[in-house]
Amino acid sequence: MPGDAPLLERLRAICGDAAVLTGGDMAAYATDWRGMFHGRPLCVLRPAGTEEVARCVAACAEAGTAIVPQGGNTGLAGGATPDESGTEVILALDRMTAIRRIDPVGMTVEVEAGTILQTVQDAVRNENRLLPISLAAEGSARIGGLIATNAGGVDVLRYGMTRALVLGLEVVLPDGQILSRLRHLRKDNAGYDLKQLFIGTEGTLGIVTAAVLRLVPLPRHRATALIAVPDIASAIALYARAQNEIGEALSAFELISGAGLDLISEHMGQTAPVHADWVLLIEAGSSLPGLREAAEKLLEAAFEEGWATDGVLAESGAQADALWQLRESLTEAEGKAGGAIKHDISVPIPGMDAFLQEAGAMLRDVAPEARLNVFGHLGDGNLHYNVMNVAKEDAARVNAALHDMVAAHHGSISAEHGLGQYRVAEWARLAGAVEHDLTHRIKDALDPAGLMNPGKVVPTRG
Ligand code: FAD
Ligand code: 2HG
Ligand code: ZN
Repeated sequence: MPGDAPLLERLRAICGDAAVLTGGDMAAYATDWRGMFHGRPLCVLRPAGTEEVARCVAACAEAGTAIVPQGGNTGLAGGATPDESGTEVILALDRMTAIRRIDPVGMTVEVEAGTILQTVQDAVRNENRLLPISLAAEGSARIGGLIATNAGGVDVLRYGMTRALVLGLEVVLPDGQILSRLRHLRKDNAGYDLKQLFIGTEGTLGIVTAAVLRLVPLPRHRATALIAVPDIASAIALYARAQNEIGEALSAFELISGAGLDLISEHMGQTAPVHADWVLLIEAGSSLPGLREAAEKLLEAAFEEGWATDGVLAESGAQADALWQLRESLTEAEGKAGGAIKHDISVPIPGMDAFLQEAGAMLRDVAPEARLNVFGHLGDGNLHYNVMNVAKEDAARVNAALHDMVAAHHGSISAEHGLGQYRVAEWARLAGAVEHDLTHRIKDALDPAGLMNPGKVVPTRG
């Protein structure tokens, strides 16, 4: 590829030969976690620090070459996969893994963007602190990717999305300048909060190279329960009671379907101690005593009210972990069963029951052959409405009908996974003119040449 040689030579000079991958060495970076999106990158760059990232970005900008940032490559919207042109560079942060500073008093941690979430969680746990982002991909997802997608997970109802935990950021801008705002501050109203431009924008405005994250005290007591409920209305009634009875201690309120439990048993060999059409996995944590008694009282009330038909309250940490293992296996089990069209939707919680009933009726009409794997973060109003076994010719109609229904319920078609390339067209279809215009104006202001992760999040102008 002689025309590309000068850029590749410059990149090798910046990062070193071994950090510029080509040919077969790029395979693991060129396809997403699900094996759904496949790209053909020009090369994969693995810079060792912020200065190297900045010099690489500047060199690519000069050459007019597009960059696709990549963290752990666990994203579910195809945001980290390049197109098939053979001209885009993947910039992987996976060599930037330093935990620079843990401050257990100020309750902050400063890390490089390539650090794996679980590594940070383990490091702060040694200081009796918790980084409250929790998701099944935490052994692979990296801090920069979590920030770039504003990841959610199972602790959002108590601690908020990743955005709520980001105190400071260091970012390489599309022209190679470094924005350094690594503040360990909870309060900072001096001017525009520029870091927000890079949180949840999926690498389309810059590359996150380091971050300061907020920590919380590690709860000493934990209560975890798996509960069978007769229907969604009961689950929501139980959620409201849980908010009243255990309030701020409630950290997770997850829904799993009986069909999901069947997938786990069939493909992962794991059997749940409770089985019904719908089950809830509920967790609370506190540093104060009395949590278990409060959880028992809540369960008693649930049985009395008829909101629960069966259930277990974990007797040990190991039993609680085993219950979580079921929840965290759902995505993998679904993949082993042939995969699904994923709909990462949210609607206001009081409308969830009606939404599910309408969606079920629509599906029976549009794609009667479909099987459902619905699960997720009921306490956040966010469910993964995953539709399996859909005939290829029905897929677009299923997506459009479901997303129209989400819009009618004043919901979101991407609650936590982002748009990437998977949902950008649907966003474009449903967003208003002002949203389109403002999105393009922000993109143009920061990345006028359109070289940062093109084709993702921001629809191509028609
Ligand atoms: P990648 O996949 O590498 O990248 C994701 C996006 O961020 C891409 O657009 C990429 O270009 C951009 N990006 C990556 N790094 C940077 C950077 N340093 N600077 C700028 N842009 C960057 N998500 C949830 O929200 N909640 C869940 O509960 C959840 N559970 C999951 C469970 C499984 C089994 C799997 C496979 C995924 C799950 N996800 C979940 C999705 C995924 O883990 C998250 O989106 C995660 O934040 C992606 O992190 P990553 O490092 O893998 O990013
Ligand atoms: C989860 O909640 C993730 O486990 C993945 O967001 C959802 O696989 C999915 O659709
Ligand atoms: Zn989720």
